[in-house]
Amino acid sequence: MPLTPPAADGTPTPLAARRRALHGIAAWGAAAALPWPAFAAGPQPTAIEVWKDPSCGCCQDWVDHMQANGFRATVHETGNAAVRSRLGLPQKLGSCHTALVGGYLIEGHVPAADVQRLLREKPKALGLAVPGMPLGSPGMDGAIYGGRKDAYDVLLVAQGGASTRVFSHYPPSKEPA
Ligand SMILES: [Cu+2]
Repeated sequence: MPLTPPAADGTPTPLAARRRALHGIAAWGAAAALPWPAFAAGPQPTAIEVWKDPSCGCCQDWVDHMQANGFRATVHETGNAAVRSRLGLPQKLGSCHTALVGGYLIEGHVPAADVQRLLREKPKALGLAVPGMPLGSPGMDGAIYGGRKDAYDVLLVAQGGASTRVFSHYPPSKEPA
């Protein structure tokens, strides 16, 4: 694909967007090129569908966390506000990405271990949410955050989205940054 020179009228070029798209295709190609036994040998990965903004770095880091823990993600780069409201999660419980796995909604930086527990226990619920973007949660734990880990709760959201209870609690880390 030829590189696009800056537009004469000074509007930004779509080059960065194209680079991101190309990068995505390359990554997908690399995954597809893995020999089949790499997947067939272990337990089957669990399919998860994710909606996020294409420019959301911490969302991608969460997707990587899930994929490193036995999930295979299909990502929709469409933002997540529309799907969140369609699925009935109140905006006050919202975060930067929304996912569906095994019929459950997963909102925000929920640890893979909690999703696995949800799928094991199969409670009657809409799903799990970590509102906001707490530091130290998976995807919010990169080097740029300086090792800071705030306390946060993973909430089990009742069907209909009207009530929640704490599904698991993560304490702050006492490690020095
Ligand atoms: Cu985030």
